[in-house]
Amino acid sequence: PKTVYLKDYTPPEYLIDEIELTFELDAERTLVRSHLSLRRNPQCHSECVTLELQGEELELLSVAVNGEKLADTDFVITPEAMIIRRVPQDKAFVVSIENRINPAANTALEGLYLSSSMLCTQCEAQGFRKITWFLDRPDVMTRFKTTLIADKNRYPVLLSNGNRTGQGDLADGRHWVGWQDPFAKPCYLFALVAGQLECVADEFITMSGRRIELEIFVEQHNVDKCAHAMQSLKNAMRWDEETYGLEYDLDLYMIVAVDHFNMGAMENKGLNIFNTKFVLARPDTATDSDYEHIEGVIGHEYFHNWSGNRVTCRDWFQLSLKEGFTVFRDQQFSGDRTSPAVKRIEDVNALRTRQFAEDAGPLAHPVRPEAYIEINNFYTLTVYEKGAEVVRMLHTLLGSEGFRKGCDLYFKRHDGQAVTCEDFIKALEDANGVEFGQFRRWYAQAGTPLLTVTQHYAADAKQLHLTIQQSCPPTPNQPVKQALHIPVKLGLLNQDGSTATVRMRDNSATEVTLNLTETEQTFVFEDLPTQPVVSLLRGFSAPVNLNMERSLEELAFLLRHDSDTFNRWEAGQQLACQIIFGLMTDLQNGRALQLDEVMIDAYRSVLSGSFDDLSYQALLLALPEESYLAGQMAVIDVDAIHQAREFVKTTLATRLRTEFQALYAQHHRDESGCFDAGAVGRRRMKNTCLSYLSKLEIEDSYRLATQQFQTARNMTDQMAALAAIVNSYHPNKADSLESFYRQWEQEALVIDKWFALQASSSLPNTFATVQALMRHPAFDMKTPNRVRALIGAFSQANPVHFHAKNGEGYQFLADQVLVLNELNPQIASRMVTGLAQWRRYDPERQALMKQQLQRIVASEHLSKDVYEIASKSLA
Ligand code: BAL
Ligand code: ZN
Repeated sequence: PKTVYLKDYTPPEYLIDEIELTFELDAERTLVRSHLSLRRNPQCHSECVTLELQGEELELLSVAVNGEKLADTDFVITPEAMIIRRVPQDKAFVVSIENRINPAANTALEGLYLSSSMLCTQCEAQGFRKITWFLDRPDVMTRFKTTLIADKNRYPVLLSNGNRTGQGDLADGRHWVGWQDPFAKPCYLFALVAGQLECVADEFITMSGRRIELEIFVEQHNVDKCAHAMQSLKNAMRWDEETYGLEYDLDLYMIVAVDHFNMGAMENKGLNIFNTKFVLARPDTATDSDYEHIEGVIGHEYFHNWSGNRVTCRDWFQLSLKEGFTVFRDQQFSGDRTSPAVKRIEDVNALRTRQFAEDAGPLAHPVRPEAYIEINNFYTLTVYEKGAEVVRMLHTLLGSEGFRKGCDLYFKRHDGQAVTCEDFIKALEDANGVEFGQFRRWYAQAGTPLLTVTQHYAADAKQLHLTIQQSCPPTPNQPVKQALHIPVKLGLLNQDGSTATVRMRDNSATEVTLNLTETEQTFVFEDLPTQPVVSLLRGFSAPVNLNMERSLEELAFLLRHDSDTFNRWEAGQQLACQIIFGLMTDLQNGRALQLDEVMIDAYRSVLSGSFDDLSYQALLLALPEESYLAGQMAVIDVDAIHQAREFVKTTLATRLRTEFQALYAQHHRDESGCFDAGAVGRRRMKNTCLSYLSKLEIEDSYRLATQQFQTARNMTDQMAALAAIVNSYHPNKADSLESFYRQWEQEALVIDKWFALQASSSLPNTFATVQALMRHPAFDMKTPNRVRALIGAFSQANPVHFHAKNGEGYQFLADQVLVLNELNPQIASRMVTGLAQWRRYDPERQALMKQQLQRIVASEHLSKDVYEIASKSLA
């Protein structure tokens, strides 16, 4: 397969000012007619007189230029393109194409496809070329007029981008609806939907007083699960006005929820298409976290209307321009809507466990990649989450006001354009009169930097000298790294836990941001009569690893006293990490395990502390995840990690049983349907306690879990109770799973939870359960959510069983990847990532994982998607 390089970018030879599209929709035989109004791009001076339009898997019926049908000798059709040998050069011209497609056969879910009985599209990144021939690249921005024609009974609702311009009935039982989008857009933002859908409607009055119609379309049985999504949309619209001064531009905003979707959601102009998972919620079917994720994703797609649609990407290497920025915006939004402290910790936790692993493995790439085989493989944690961290650092360096000034200029300067990451930085620089020269390296350099910190306190001079060295490990094609500009937030604590003033030369403050730009730098803090405790990288001010020697006592001190909510949590995590790693060494050396009293005291103090934000308290009690611990090891020992961590959890439960029971009782009440921070926090605390107590494997805890399972009237409590039952030796496990299934068999999203919970259990026999679930009538390889729930959860959230020594987990995954490769390459390639980190394991596991990757690469009919991930993993 061909590699595409950023360095080869050239502007398009032609532009398409307008497209008139007509669809005669049918599940198996959809007819597409398009008229493209083209002209040469004045910025492009090539001599070439041919026109190459991208198109794949299309059946051509006819093609004409300026109304004249082309003869077979006038053009060539390849598997990927239509090349018209000669088109007018000196004036605008129209290419008219008729082609046919089969949505029902489209299991890849790119282009136009069938989801349940509804027709819908997904065009990002390159799905439009599976609908008709076009200049399928984001820097070709076109005004779309679309007419949809379909059987009125089967497809009563017909939607596309922009505003409805007309509709009518046809004599043959069909009807039509016309749509026009006044904003020029790249074809990846095109969308259509046809089906039997109910509309939940509301309105929003913008800051300038315009009335926007809001419409959420779902299947009839889901009408009662849209209220939260609608409220979230209104919250997002208001927030973007208040925070960025950005107002919605069309008169109509539509969201459609579909069961079959490769991604979370898609920001098509005026017509977002969503995975049902990020729309549907009712207190009894969705957890508190689901509610939060829905609001976050609704916000994310809405925010794209400016960061992505009005200002879009020049080419796909610039993907982070819209994604990193929009993730940053949705993170800000969710923090403001819930708890900034909790949101930041959750985001960093996800970044460090998943993105850091990506950045340390064979698939590492810069935030702005330089090459790809299949662009769909670059919708990665690096482009999204690390990209958001890069934007966050710019926000930190400029401050809120400066950042806003920069964004204002960016949107004003580039409205209606397709631009680059460089244009974004330049706007921030120009608006603030600053230069981010060195900072740009964050876009080009892959890998997670490591900061190594040493400190020296000079009592006589009352000075603290802090030396920070930065380095970054080699990544594919980047053996040597240059120093980055890293903002490091710092605070100092006195020995009694109070805040010490940070004094550097003439400046004093309670907190500073150090600008680390050299490979090694020493910072001097003055006027410190006693040695302070350093709180470094506050708020996780840069996406880096930190190597700083700390005693358990110092970490416990910071866990008690740090005023920075992130670093307070982080101190607890590092304390737990050190202890778990110590226990792993004991295990490996056959020594009996004993939990350090420091840990028990620290947890006791969190349990007895008084917290306004109970969700935060619950996070302070969460042990580092196994995947985070794995990321810290030179050779990952999944069994030792699991055993040591379980030992810590069980010992804490045993020693602090009274405290956990008391807090459980204190916070246990039925507040189903209530989603304010207090109610959510109480549920989180209570369920954290239940999770610890279930480790005791005693009658009392079994009873507690059963009671909660049977009486819960909200999914958060029911799921937490079921998790406690499934992840212990609870006698009612089989019955509970069965009754849960019977209760919810009509609710696909709840059944996904049921699959995922079983697939991620670390208890014995899980692999047999997974195999049995593959044969369950509710399992379906053509439904991405179900595949992620079973195969994804097993291979990515069950280290102990996936990495079983005999290699059965690896073989199972490769088997499924090869099946999925034929059905849905995007989902197949996502599943391969379970094997990508093979070099991190012991030699036996390495050999077994590698063998499966080789088997995948050697198989026939491999999609570009799977080939790229599997072959790069082996390289
Ligand atoms: N643009 C793809 C889906 C998303 O990131 O919003
Ligand atoms: Zn996005």
